[in-house]
Amino acid sequence: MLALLTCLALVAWGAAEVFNRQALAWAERDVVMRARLVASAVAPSLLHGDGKDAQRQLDAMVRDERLMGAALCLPDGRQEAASDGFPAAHGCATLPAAALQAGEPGWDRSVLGPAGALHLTALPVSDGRRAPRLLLLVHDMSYVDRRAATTRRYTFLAFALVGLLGAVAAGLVARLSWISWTTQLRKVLLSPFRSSAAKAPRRFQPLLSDVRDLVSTLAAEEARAESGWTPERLKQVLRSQLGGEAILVVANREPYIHERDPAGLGGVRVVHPASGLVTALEPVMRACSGTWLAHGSGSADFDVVDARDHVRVPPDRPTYDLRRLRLTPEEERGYYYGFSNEGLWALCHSAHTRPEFRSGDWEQYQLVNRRFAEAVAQEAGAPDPIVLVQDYHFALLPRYLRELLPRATILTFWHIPWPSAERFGICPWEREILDGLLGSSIVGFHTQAHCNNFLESVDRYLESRLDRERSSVVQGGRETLVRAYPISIDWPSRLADGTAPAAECRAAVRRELGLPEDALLGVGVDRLDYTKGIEERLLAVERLLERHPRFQGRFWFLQVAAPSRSTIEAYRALAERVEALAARINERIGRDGWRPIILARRHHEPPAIFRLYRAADLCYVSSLHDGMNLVAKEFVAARDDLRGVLVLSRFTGAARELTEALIVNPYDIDASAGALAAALDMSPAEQGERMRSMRGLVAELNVYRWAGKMLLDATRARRKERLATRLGGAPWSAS
Ligand code: ADQ
Repeated sequence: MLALLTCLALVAWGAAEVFNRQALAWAERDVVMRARLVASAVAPSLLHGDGKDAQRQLDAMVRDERLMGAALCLPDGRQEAASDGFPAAHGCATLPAAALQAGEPGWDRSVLGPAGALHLTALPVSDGRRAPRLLLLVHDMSYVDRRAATTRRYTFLAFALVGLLGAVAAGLVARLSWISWTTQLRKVLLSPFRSSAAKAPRRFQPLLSDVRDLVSTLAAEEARAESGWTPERLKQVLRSQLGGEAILVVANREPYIHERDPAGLGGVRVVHPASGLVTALEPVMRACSGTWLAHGSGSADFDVVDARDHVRVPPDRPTYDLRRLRLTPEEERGYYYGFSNEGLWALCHSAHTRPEFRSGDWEQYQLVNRRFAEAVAQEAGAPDPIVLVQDYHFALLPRYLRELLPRATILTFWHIPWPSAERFGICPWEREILDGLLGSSIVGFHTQAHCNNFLESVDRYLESRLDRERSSVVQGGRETLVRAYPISIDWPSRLADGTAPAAECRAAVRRELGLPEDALLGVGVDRLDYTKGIEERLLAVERLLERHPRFQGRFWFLQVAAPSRSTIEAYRALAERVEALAARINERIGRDGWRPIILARRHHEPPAIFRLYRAADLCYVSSLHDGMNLVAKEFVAARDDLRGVLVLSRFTGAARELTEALIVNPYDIDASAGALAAALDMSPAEQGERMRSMRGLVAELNVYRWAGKMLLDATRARRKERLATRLGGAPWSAS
């Protein structure tokens, strides 16, 4: 259109120029002809009388409005007579010699006067008796300029109109032929692929083969996307799809905590927190680099940071930045212990602990979410960073961040279950939480069931458009995808190489625990949390020993429990109950120094836990409700000897993937005890078969795939948003 209009403007300008030049030439010719006519008509009478007569006649001549003056010149350039007001600047004395000596047909020239163009004509006049004179006529030609301007205006208007009509017509024709072309093409593409190639019109043949190539490339890509995820591939996705952009992670928990030495010797030690989120995300950050923003909760955290509160981690081989935020005790109490853990954690897990919501905690939650959003905006090096928001501590952050960085790609992952819409309604700020999350480009959960619950909650509590087919929510013209990304662990585990083989771990751990070499050992590894079903687990062990006395004196169950959120009453009470229960069982069933339950209520570093997995005959994960549960996957990853049995609660996300585990209902103590017995009796061959299959699955569905799939979806969302911004439409309208 622009090219067409530019061409038309140029043509209009050229045409107006040519026309005006021609009009000027015509006007000059007219003027000369008129002058000749006048000269031949007045010559006899003009030369007949005296100077006064001549003057009178010349005055009479200039009554014509276009004739500005007339004069009679002598051949030597003196002026004999001139009309009244003859322009002195163009008098007889100014005529060049060529004009004075010109005979027939005379001399003429165009000049520029103060009020516009003038035309001078000098024509010889003679009556045959006296010496010939020159009749000098000055014509006003400014009307030609006026006409030229008018002509130019009309030409432009005419061409503009033609241009507009032409553009509209061209647009319509293009649209109609595009519609007919695409209709034909769609027909060809939508008919069964093979037969379409044969029937397709000739002009579509090359296109069809391109489409076929594209489809097979995409299929191969898709297949590749499902498997073979490694840190290198994740890096490559970042480089190729996201231009190598650094990632910003926001999580409450930091991956490394610096603690002052408890001995008070002034040293600082690094602790790896017991957290599924950290277990999953830390290897991803090692691969991607970037910045992890978290609450600096360690006693020496701010002793080791720089002026911007940054510290490079991992300490042994730094690859990314950790930015620590300070929280006041009041903020930590309200935002973390109060709203996040007494409120949302209890709300999202069906584990019979009543959620507590207090408006004071809510205020702190909003405040801390805003502070983290501002910190992310500070850390972002571009207006469109990729931000991975982690967990229920930051439900409001996506919306706050969207206000600060409207072009950011925000991926929010909810690591815990999402309750039914009805249960979610217990939260007094249910709308604000949902709206906050919908500031994200993508909201991720472990399972499709949690996605469905989330969509139902949005449907029930918010004004928005739900696209169930795309599994997305459109609010205010912006689409948020809701997707299931089952989380996992790194594979191969970086702990695998550094840990002794299973047989050695087995012997060493039994030695350290003071157990006989052939002791049967079960393990449970958790944060001390009421959702993990630790009491049910110990009751199942008790029942196993009651029902199957052959294991008495031969079987021990080691429960490793990291203290967690211990300022919350429900957690303190749980710790006491677990302690008391272990003591009661040991008291009731134990004999001759055999105490079946070993309770290790403390934090263990990851290599120590990995060693325990390798040493155990079984691992029992008995969560009453768990988003995924990474302990189950870690146990499988540790067992490269293809031995050991996983007993797994059906209420974990992991149970949907690890179907070769012995799946139990942890509330059913008898059945769980039966599963434990079956695990201890299982033949090595069956153990190997089950373990091989589960290992294949965890290897395939590792954490790099989890991050990679999310980032690939983010890339698509990002491209779509950019395209929609360019096209000026809503992101969801460009499919
Ligand atoms: P968590 O509730 O923390 O995670 P989980 O997935 O089991 O639960 O991960 C716990 C992690 O802590 C594991 O890596 C484990 O090795 C470690 N750990 C457990 N006990 C420990 C101890 N005594 N000492 C040291 N480390 C210990 C949340 C959700 C889960 C979800 C994860 C990841 O509740 O459902 O799987 O996030 O999304």
